[in-house]
Amino acid sequence: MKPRVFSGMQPTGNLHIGNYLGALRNWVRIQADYESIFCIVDLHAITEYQDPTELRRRIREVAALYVAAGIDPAQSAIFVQSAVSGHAELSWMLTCVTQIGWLQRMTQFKAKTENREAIGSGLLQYPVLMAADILLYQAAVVPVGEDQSQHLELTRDLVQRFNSLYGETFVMPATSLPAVGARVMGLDDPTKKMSKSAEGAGHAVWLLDDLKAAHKKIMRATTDSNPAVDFSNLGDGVANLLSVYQAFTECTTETVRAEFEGMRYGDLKKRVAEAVVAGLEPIQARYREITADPAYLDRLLDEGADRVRPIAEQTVQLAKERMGLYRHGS
Ligand code: AQP
Repeated sequence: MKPRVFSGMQPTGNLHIGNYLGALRNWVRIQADYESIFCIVDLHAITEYQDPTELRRRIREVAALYVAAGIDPAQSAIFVQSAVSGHAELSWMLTCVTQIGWLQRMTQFKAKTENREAIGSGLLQYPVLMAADILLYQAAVVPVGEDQSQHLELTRDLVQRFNSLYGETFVMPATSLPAVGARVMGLDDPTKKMSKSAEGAGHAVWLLDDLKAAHKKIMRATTDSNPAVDFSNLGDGVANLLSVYQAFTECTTETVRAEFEGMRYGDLKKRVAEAVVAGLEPIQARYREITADPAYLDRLLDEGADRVRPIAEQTVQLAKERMGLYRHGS
């Protein structure tokens, strides 16, 4: 039997090349080696207000992008988190073994709540729900971008705590980060992670960006005051562009060095823009095909949920038995 892999994305906005290089492409690469489960995590999305009509549209868009990027529904289950009730159920059980201090220490929680007064408790609970997503399927591997590493650490802490309190229940999951592209930075500000929710027209290249617009965004990316690439003194913006290039072209670090040392920034940006456009073009073409048949997407998501639900139910049942919940177990 193949080990299981689980990961997901929030339908909170346009997916960007960071989501693709940091996570989605890694899923595509490893899906054949695992029993693969990929989720659209809509329960996570509602930790911040979402317009319901827009959320429904985004859920379908993200699902279509999974397939367009290369997730094969015949091989991997693709489903919407809220279609499987076990996520919310297990999340509560895990909440009860989670210390508030663990959650308050999460850098994502701190960043998302900085300078805000009204903070929904869902934002604090976010990592517990994420732990539930992973543990529900007893996933051995979780391919994510670097920003999720801390949440994965918390998941492991929860496994240890739950298993030591109630006996061996959950598989300890491992984090899988891509070698290149684990943290793609904003094009307008390379000190900040590229993010769906960041404002600014030049911040991110969206997977569904018009290709000309995508090209233009790269050409306008923030670099520094040096005239040309100098590997002994790489600024954040240039380093980011080089890693985007390397990730899209899948070339080695040595090749990047040989190709770009001494290159003027204008030429560098042109090369990066071409690589990004070449990477996005087939994804967008496939996306158009998939979305031309809305019934296909419905079928695929229903089948995905049907496939994973028995696994989820088994785990919830096991956790209930271990915790001594009403009438479960002996
Ligand atoms: N900039 C990034 N570089 C590499 N990987 C990234 N990921 C996100 N941003 C980058 C990875 O994409 C997956 C899905 O992310 P998510 O939808 O769970 O939300 P997030 O990590 O909070 O991503 P965003 O884009 O910043 O969304 P918002 O603005 O809604 O919070 C994860 O594996 C993540 O690591």
